[in-house]
Amino acid sequence: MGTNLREVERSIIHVDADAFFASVEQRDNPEYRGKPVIVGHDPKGRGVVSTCSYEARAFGIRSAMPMAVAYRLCPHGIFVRPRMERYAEVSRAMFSIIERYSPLIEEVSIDEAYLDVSGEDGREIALCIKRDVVKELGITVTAGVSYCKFLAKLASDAAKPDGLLVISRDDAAAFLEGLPVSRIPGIGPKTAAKLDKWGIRTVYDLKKMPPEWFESTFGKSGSRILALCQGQDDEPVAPSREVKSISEETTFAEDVPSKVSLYPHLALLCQDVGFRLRRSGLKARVLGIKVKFSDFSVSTREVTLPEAVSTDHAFYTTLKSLLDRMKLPKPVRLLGVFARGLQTDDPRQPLLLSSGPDQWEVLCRSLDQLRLKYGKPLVRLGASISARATGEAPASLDGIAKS
Ligand code: TTP
Ligand code: MG
Repeated sequence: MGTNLREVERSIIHVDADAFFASVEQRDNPEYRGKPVIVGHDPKGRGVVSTCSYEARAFGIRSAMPMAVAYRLCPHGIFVRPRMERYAEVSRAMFSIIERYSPLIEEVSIDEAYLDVSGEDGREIALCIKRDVVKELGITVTAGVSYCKFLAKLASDAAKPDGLLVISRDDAAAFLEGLPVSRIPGIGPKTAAKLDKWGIRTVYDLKKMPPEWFESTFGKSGSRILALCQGQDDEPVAPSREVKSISEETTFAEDVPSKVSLYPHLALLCQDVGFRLRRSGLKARVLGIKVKFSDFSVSTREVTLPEAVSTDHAFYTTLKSLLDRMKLPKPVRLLGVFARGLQTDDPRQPLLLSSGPDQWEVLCRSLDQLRLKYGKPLVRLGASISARATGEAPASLDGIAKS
């Protein structure tokens, strides 16, 4: 039994932040919001525009335009120099949000990535990413969803800014046919001008040409260009890096004085790490806790299990006994949970039919589906609630409750 993965329709998401550098500036400087913001070196001088806010694009300003020209187009604009370190920081935070939803991520640039979420609802996941990024980082991203990278990217380009567009197999031909030929990778401005002279302006015009013509006109890339015109692109999402560990941590608004008050936080962190691990189709053999005290000193403990685990329940029971054995000489400023020793788990195996199904696994996966749909837990496992309500230390995560 089990699903044959080759039969699953691919689902690819392309995510790209809107006016990235300018959006970070507007996020960090509320007085810039709703205004034309132009990011570039040497305002008024010989530098070029890195990017600009959509308000500035209304004046005709574009990336790579000389700053002096941008200044002429919009003298009242807000001209700022790039702060690369800050953009890199927001970029890392954005990628770590994306990592919650798939282990198959190809980072294309500082603000752009492809995710392979085959076998799942790409639209739902794209909505989750958009929601988390705006909520946690205060900037917007646009997402395109389709069955291949080429169309996912075209979809996000078409939906900008702050949009979401899904191009299904049925919609692909109609979507592609209306586009100018220059939107096909491999057709640069010079080639597009040549084709224009021959009356070939849209993908519809191009697609009508015979296969031999593609070869004689474009040489080796002819067959690839023809395939793209027909909406065929098998290029895989090539993961940029391997995930070695998954961790989550919470810095408390006020230092936490006792172990008992840490339990509900531990339960929440276990659920967050567990969710990410299961989304990545992984199990972990090494689980650990990090504690930062009020004087900023840090203590970590970890345990290697005989078998890899992936349920919130297993994380909580393991880490709670680890926490119980730790000395907490000072109030706690930060609590973290990490999972290492990652192994692949086949999330598609038919759990309910396998011998001796682990009901915690079944439950976790159902909760994960709810979380995908509604964002951070609508339903919480018992410990986080009961400990909060009673101040008692639960021995395990038993029962579920609505938070
Ligand atoms: P893009 O994603 O191409 O552009 P953008 O995010 O500013 O705008 P949008 O995606 O909504 O069209 O590039 C990401 C960042 O890379 C951009 O914010 C600034 C930087 N960049 C340059 O420095 N020079 C350039 O010529 C381009 C295109 C981008
Ligand atoms: Mg962008």
